[in-house]
Amino acid sequence: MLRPQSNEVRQILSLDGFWDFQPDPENEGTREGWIGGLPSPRPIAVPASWNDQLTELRDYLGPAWYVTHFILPGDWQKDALSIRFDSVSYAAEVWLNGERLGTHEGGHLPFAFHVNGNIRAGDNLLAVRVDGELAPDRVPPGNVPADPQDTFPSSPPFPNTSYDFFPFCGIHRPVRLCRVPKEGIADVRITTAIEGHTATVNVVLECEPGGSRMARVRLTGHGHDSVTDVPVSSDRAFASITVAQPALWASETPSLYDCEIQLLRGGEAFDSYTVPVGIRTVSIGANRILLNGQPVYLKGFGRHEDFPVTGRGLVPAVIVRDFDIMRWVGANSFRTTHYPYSEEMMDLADRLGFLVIDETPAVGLYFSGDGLARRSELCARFTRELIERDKNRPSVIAWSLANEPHSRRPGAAHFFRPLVDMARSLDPSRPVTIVSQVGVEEESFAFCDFLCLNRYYGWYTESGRIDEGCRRLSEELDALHEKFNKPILLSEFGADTIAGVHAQPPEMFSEEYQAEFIERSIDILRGKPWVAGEHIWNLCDFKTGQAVHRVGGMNLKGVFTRDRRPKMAAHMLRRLWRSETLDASTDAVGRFPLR
Ligand code: GCB
Repeated sequence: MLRPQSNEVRQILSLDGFWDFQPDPENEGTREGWIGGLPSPRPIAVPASWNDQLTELRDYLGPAWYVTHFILPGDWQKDALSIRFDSVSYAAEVWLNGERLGTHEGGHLPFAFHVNGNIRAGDNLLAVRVDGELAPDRVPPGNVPADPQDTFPSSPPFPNTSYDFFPFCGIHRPVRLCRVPKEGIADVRITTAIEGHTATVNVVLECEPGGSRMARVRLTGHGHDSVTDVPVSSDRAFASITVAQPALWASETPSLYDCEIQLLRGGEAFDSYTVPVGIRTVSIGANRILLNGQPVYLKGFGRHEDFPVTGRGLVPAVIVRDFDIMRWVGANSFRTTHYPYSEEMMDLADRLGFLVIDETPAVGLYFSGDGLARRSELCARFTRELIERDKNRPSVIAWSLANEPHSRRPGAAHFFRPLVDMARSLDPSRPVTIVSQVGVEEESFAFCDFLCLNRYYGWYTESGRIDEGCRRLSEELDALHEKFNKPILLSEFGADTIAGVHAQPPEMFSEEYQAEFIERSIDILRGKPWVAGEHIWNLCDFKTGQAVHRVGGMNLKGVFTRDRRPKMAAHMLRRLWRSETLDASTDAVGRFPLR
């Protein structure tokens, strides 16, 4: 599924705005014909979560209905029309003018329906039933029966998620009616290779079924301008373009080329699609992550799509702000914890040179009880959908196929081996990882390309004792290095901190404790040359379920507050990371001893 694009031959009609909305706690909407209009509608904003818009619905997880009207522009019906949802959490069922278009399960990933058969001239009525309820056979799972073998058998949060963020529900990203030429471009896959001072850009084109056509591939940028014509045969085409002295995509110089693809019939172009291309390679070597053959050291964060009132809904200004504050502290990287981020966020990562570990929604997986086969099927589906969506992005340097599976059960390795193999076969050009939690001997470490550790020594354990925590961290890192001999990213570490609380000597929850905890942990990491980077948990405070350890229903491990104000730790990081980035005498990766 190609991402919608607007140009001379492709158009988009945004369906965002105020929709009619109604919760359906009795689950009567389908039976009562709400697909034709809601009996007691209230206005609601799309995109946004419903939970923080309407006071009494904060903890309501569905089902609920969204309905809107739109007018089909005059001459669109002769082209191929589809309605694309960029993300609906968690499950969507969609009707157009009373006809069922289909369903989609899983938040955070796009889906589209062809609508030529159902759309009509003039007014159209679009209805969506959204169900965000938590269930053991969903991914991520919720309402999971307690398992004494799980790492955290304590009382579950409310709502009862198996993960630590609020299960926001609703239409979270844009909804669009898209018009594209019939028999046009269906998919584009671009890979790049570098040999000495020359690069090859390989373009694989899939077209909608149609007769004979030609594809024209034009690559421009950084002094390069080439046109390659290739025939479309069996609805596929392949072009290979040589670029001399390429401007490589890298963190400090995120050079992008434009690859414009046209489809021609009888010499006339009837479809066109442009993909930004970053020429770069990613590999693992000498115990490091290599970008263009050079080691990179990841400095950055886990983050959440989370903001007051809008919940998990797309807010472009917050994306700009988050890149701005990441830049401000000198970060070069983030992981899309714990689900695929918006395509808008990924666009800016490509443009601004951020190195992204792109994560599927497989957080809080467990391997006992019912629903395992179903969770496995969903993990495979979401992995495919994510790779399909983000495969052309230079910013994506690795796929993370799960966060903190409760892998104590023996079934975990069987669960992950085929998933990792599938990701590698779908995309042999990027490393694959699974992010582990403390106390679990993660069997998938044996077959992942690099290890990701979430560790909170000095917080959940060794509470209040940073020295002790650092010692344990150091020992575990050494042991894992010894055993697996693979690069290790400390993918989460941090401390809950109430902005404005101070203590000297540092005490838990004070700004001093967080700053010292992070600085001392980094100090440990910098002493180990096979450590591939440091991702702090979290960029910002974020909303989560209510639990005794979540004051005000918030995870307070942000180095910025939820409204993006810096805590002391942010200033500390800026001193540390910025000095490295700005110092030209560092090695190419911006890695530098702490002291
Ligand atoms: C983790 C999880 C993350 C939590 C974090 C915490 O390991 O991956 O989702 O929010 O710990 O703060 O407990």
